[in-house]
Amino acid sequence: MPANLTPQYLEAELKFKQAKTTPEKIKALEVMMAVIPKHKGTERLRGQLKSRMAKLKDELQKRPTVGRAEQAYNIKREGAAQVVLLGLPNAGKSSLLSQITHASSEVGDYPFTTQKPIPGMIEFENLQIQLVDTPPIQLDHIEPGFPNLIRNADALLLLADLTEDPIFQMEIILEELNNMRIKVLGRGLIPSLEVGWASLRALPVGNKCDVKNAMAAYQKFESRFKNSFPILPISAKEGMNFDELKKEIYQILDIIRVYTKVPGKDADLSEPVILKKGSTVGDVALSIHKDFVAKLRYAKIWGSGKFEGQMVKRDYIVSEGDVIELHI
Ligand SMILES: Nc1nc2c(ncn2[C@@H]2O[C@H](COP(=O)(O)OP(=O)(O)OP(=O)(O)O)[C@@H](O)[C@H]2O)c(=O)[nH]1
Ligand SMILES: [Mg+2]
Repeated sequence: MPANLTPQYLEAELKFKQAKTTPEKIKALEVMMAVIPKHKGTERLRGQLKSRMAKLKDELQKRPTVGRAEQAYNIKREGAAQVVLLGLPNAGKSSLLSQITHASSEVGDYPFTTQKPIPGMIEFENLQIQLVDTPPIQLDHIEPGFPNLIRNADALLLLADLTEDPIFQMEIILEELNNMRIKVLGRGLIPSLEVGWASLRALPVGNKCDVKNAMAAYQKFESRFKNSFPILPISAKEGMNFDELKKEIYQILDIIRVYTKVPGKDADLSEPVILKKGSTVGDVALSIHKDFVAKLRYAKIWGSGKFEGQMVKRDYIVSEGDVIELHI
């Protein structure tokens, strides 16, 4: 008997296949189980989903206990996205965290000041983006837990000191990331990678542009990397170019903000729903509640529609700033 799987189910299945972590897999599987058509033809498949869910839940419980050092690298994601700050000793990472967020991380004029990751929140328009300061990248040593922190980030900010051969610093960072089987890219499509590799968006930034001759070094740094990455100079100490930096961080995250409303009321523009670029009305519903996806009939959309209040289906791709009214 044919299973006749719906587009909703297939979409959830795709999310399941793309999920990196066990909790992500469980979430996608929950949706698959909620939306799968319940008839004789899907009986076997439903059984398989159930046992897969049981296995995943088991896995979650049987996690090996992580060591203390590793625990320190387990930074709870907060806000719209998590951006990890990387750089060689003294690049100015902690200065940046302390200046651009309300968090404080010790700054020192000697290398290896920072010993463990420290998170802070960047305020950008109606969003909060988490920035994580980290201990410096070293060629010969990597702390357990560090690669995982990087792999799980939504994007990386690669900070180079413009007063100390920034091109060389960036090459070391890229080499270290490569050793961790992490490919970074600034622009363009994410290539399909071999098993075990991760791919992340990165933004190289030249720091200490307030120092004499730093801008001359920046010009060389920029021409070396600008074809592959968006790139900009800042001064963490003086707070120079922070507005541009925040905008660029938002850009590389590849996310959009949409707003939901209930019929007869205005949308609350201070409460964006954060989605990956290319997300659909179905994803908006899913971000509210998994039961919403199954029940969703149509949506009305203000913004990217052909006209205001246009009726759209669940596969409609939403755009930055859209206001969406979900009808179930
Ligand atoms: N002139 C200038 N100095 C800076 C700037 N940013 C950081 N510094 C100085 O550079 C030194 C190192 O700064 P930190 O913020 O501790 O650097 P870090 O990258 O966190 O260093 P580690 O924790 O050792 O990896 C300190 O003396 C800072 O005052 C900047 O934008 N301009
Ligand atoms: Mg530091």
